[in-house]
Amino acid sequence: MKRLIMKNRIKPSEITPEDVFMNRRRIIAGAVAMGLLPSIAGDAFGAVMPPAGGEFEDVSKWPKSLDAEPHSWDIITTYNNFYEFGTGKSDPARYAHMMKTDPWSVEVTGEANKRGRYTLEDILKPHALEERIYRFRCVEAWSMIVPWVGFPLGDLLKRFEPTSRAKYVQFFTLNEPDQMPGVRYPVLKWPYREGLTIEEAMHPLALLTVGVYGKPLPNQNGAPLRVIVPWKYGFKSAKSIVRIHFTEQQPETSWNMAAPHEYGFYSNVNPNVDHPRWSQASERVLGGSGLRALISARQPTLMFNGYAEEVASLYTGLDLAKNY
Ligand SMILES: Nc1nc2c(c(=O)[nH]1)N[C@H]1C(S)=C(S)[C@@H](COP(=O)(O)O)O[C@H]1N2
Ligand SMILES: [Mo]
Repeated sequence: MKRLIMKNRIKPSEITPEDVFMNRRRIIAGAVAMGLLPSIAGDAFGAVMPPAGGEFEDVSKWPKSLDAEPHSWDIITTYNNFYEFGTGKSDPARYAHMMKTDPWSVEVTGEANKRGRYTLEDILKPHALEERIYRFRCVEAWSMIVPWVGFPLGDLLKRFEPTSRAKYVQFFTLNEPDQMPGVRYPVLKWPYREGLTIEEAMHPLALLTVGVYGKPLPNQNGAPLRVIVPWKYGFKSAKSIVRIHFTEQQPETSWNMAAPHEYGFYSNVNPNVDHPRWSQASERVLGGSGLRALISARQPTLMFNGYAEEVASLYTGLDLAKNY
């Protein structure tokens, strides 16, 4: 208990009875997530979706967040990629209100003991939410700083008990032509699909993301749940996930199927391996919304988007020029 309180950077002198209660909630939720305690149906602990217009309660600040000013709510929610709503950056903000996100469930299939359908509530319940400020680097060589809300993806995946044959995990996202005008066009293979190695998915930086700026994700950012893989290009971070599939073979991914020479399976942020049509050595830091985003500062791109210390060991012995 003492260690967890210190990790949350609260001085004992600052703890009020309410904090003790909140920390207890967090610790119990964490213990459930780690499989140390059973998850009891109807238990009062862990994350819940707030009512419409509300904010998540009991979100702790992740101590390893970037020490950088996040981009505005406005730019994070209006300059998007979500091809199910169109290929323009402003299409998702314009059309994503058509997507129905409640009720929501996720199907778990493939190499796992606990396959089946889980409601959004089931998925969130045992987990404690954190705000994590990450740099988000798109393959199109722009970046922004985002205060995501979520919990480690691996904590969720472990609950499904992947078998020893689960070498990869694949994500499938919503594919509803009536709600998503972009899926009428075969620009990508629908449903949008992405994949990670199981080691990548279990890495503590990989985030099951449900919010931004303390609020549930807006539809255009992938409501109600998406993944964020901060050391990879943005397209690896699948939005509005409806199925999690564990596999032995490397799974198909929509961008790789569309243009295999441009988008590999790994897609780690790597300033030394250029995209065939543009350099990845630097990136535009988005400076505003709409057209202003196009006239913004450039900065050098960092290996693994600045997370090399944490993730480089996942790739020892792998030729990253071949495995782009
Ligand atoms: N389902 C789905 N997920 C997706 C995409 C998409 O088109 N469909 N685009 C990806 C790309 S290319 C990027 S850069 C990020 C953008 O996330 P953001 O709009 O929240 O910044 O989402 C990724 N996830
Ligand atoms: Mo992207």
